[in-house]
Amino acid sequence: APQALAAATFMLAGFALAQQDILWRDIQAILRRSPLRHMQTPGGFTMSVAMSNCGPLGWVSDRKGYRYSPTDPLTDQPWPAMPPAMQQLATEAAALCGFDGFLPDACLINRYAPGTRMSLHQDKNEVDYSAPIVSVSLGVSAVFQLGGMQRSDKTSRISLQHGDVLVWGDEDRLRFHGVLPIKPQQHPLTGEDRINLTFRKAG
Ligand code: MD3
Ligand code: FE
Repeated sequence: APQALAAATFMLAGFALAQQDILWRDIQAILRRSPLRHMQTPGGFTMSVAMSNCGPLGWVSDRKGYRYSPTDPLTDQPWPAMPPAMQQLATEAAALCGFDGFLPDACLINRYAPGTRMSLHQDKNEVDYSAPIVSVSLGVSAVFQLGGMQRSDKTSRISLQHGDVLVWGDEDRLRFHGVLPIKPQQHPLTGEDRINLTFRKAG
């Protein structure tokens, strides 16, 4: 059963464990076609998280800004299709948390090596804020920061383990959030890395 972390933020601890092998194979197949890369921020910095995408739309960042693109700028090809096991996991997790009919059109793949962090931000590049976001954590653990509607609001810390799924929407959709620097660890599936899948209705 989902655990409520806020009014519309839910943790499904271990929900992805049953699918871990197929998810991992699917991820490797996606990354052979659209490899992980460190994107540039509009301000000219290089992101420490390495990223790729699957599905009809993919999140990209470069000197021109943040946006969703139907093609991978590295290959000029469409992003790899979203594998059915990934889409079904996101749809089922959302439904368990009260978001029926969630059909993601974008899945961002984030790779955190030891020391990688993601600073506090809001997810604001999607067209429709009424859809939830679903995230799946694989590999080494992370400490997630959940803040409020303003960057200066106090944050709480939530430990994310291999197989955990988070679902958030409605009034929590625009909360600030981030990931603290990943501590050196080993995981049998991913080695020293953390992989996060973030499913969104972007377009
Ligand atoms: C936001 N990724 O890609 S997702 C991102 O673990 C991103 O890779 C992080 O933020 C990652 O944009 C975090 C997890 C998450 C969970 C609950 C939230 C984000 C949330 C609740 C409210 C707002
Ligand atoms: Fe985010």
